[in-house]
Amino acid sequence: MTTAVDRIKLIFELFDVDRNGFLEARDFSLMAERVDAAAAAEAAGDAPRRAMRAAFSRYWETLRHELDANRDGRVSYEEFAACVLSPEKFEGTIVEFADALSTLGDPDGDGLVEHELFTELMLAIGFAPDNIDALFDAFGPDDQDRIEVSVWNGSIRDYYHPEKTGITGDHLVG
Ligand SMILES: [Ca+2]
Ligand SMILES: [Ca+2]
Repeated sequence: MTTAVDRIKLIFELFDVDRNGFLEARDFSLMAERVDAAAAAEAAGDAPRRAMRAAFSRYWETLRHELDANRDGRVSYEEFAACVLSPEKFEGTIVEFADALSTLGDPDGDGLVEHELFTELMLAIGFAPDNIDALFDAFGPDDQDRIEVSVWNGSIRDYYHPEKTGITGDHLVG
């Protein structure tokens, strides 16, 4: 069974975009650029992209503020793992991130996310293609291969909540 620790490891690896073993401001700007590039083709307006960049920026500031125990300006895996001890400190940040990402997935605002854009955005975050497909299927796409924004949004919130187990997003681990 997937444990919270497995997911925390994966989240850390995804956030460590430049793979230097530490989370830093640079990782979050790199990921924001990738997600922005994935979204750009879909002609979402500027506001959702700005919201997404702001959400990544806040995410980093929250991690730095709450978890950089030795105050060296970067967050090691050991420091990051302490997030399980106080999940409530990350609630607002995770909600903003989930809203921003899922909104990017629905540029026409019909409440549905098309498979292709979902895949593009999740690849930009760094998930593996097979896991992305498994998650999309678990969301129960409709006959036009679309999922509900609200379902994805809820899954993002669960996923980045360090203490939760047995969630749909566990398809992304392993
Ligand atoms: Ca890094
Ligand atoms: Ca540190």
